[in-house]
Amino acid sequence: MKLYDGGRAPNPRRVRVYLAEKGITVPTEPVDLGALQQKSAAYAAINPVQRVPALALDDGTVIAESIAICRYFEALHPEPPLFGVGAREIAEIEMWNRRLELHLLFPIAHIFRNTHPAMKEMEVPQVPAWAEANRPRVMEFLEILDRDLKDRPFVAGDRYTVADITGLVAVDFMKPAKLAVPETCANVRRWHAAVSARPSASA
Ligand SMILES: N[C@@H](CCC(=O)N[C@@H](CS)C(=O)NCC(=O)O)C(=O)O
Repeated sequence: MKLYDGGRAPNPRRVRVYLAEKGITVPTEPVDLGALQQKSAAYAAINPVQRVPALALDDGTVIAESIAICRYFEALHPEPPLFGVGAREIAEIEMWNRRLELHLLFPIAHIFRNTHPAMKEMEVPQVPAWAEANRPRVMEFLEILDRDLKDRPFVAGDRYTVADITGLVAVDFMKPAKLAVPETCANVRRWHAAVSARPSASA
């Protein structure tokens, strides 16, 4: 088995944080996004979508998409449960993970990819107006998240889950996108400090 990794990029980091929380070690191969290695014929043969992460299994199967990779390991190593246990908890974690992807991580990525000069060759064409359209969406969602985090320690409830991983990676991705969590979002700041203090956050 081999995990194609992408350095500081957010989606591969989601998988690394997940694996660290589980205590699972997987051989990795770095894909140099700066050198556009993901667009090489050799990597396109592994993942035709030309994105990282991707997990190649020993039988030749390739699993791409960070959450699909995490779910693969969750099925093999259910403890500690990071996707929940029981119908209600599983659905709540799924809901929050999707919200954090769709309303936080993706809009931040759109801002970064459509404004940063280093992304010129990856995001073709760069559309600065799309970055601007996403700016208010990030702030609106942070306010929603802040209201929900008032009553609980983690994004989806009393325990740390994959939704916290998506949230941590999204909030950390705000820095290179030149965004910051507003002072008014005190609950988001408290939660972010707590999840950042976990050893897995350095993965
Ligand atoms: N939905 C995918 C997104 C993967 C993705 O966009 N990965 C980025 C790094 S964070 C990438 O490979 N970018 C290379 C490119 O855009 O050419 C996932 O969850 O794994």
